[in-house]
Amino acid sequence: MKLLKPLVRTGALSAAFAAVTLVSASTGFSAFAADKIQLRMSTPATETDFRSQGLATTFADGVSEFATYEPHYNDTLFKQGTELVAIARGNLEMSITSAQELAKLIPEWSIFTAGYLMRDAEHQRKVFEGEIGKEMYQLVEDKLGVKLLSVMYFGTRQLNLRIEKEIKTPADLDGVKLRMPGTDAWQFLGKALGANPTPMAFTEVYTGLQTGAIDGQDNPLPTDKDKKFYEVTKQIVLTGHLADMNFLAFSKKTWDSLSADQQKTVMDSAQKASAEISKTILANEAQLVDFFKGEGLKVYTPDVASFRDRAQKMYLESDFSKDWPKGLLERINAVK
Ligand code: KDO
Repeated sequence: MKLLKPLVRTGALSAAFAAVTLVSASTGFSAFAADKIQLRMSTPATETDFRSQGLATTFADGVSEFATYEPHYNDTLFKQGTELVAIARGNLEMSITSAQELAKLIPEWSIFTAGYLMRDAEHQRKVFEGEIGKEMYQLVEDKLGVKLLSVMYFGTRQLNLRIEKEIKTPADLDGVKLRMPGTDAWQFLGKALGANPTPMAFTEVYTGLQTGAIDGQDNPLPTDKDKKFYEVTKQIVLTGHLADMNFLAFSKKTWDSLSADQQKTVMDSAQKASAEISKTILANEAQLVDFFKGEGLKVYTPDVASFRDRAQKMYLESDFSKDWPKGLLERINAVK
């Protein structure tokens, strides 16, 4: 049996001793079988979020022979947006990250933060499971010491407002205080939609809507439901401005401590969980318009072309686009 050198060992010595005794008594197997690698995952998401659930079952079960998956929800371990640095510094093993967080550290990644770039979940999957994904994941590994194991569809972002004004075009969002997550890429997206973006942590959005500190927020429909934003808002405008995606980020240092078999198990479990999560989110998204209407919200489609045209123009003219690898935009668009 190959012995592992885990970064973090679970439990105190006495607990470990008790576990070892149990394992030995029940199976007669090596005492070291109890010494599992601890995989702490930090996220602002809730425990009931589809990504949280998929990882806590499929991923956790997949790696359970040699690792303990330990999720921390609602920003309780690391604050939203600080997880990648925590992983890079060896203080955390896993997070559910985004192109926006990656772009903060690796500007080339800002291409994936552009509104109306990714067409849908299938486009995302094909882009990231092909050559483009390989190259962009390698960049993250080389520059940050973080391994991206898989891509998952997080849902398409829509506007969700507490004000009643009808929104048809970007001009109607003029002066609307739209909460966007707190990075430049997110704030720019808010501007590209025509709104007045304001940063706020995900965990504070419900209260922000309730008190009127913000006029609205944007998230995919399954997230609006999970966080009960419909209780404190009046409408959902189906702008579909970002087919949003997340990546399962994993510490390279932890990865390098695994055997080849274990690495394969981690990778396969991550990809299986992500595929299941994407499927669940897609299916759920399709049913949710009726749910929100049932809750008394107005749900309607604006003049999407006017939002798309404005956003695409602003991204192409932005400083972000100067960092996009040459030819990548065309390659992404060509993925069918
Ligand atoms: C959010 O803060 O609105 C956001 O949806 C941004 C995503 O990139 C992601 O970080 C997500 O929050 C969290 O995972 C919580 O669901």
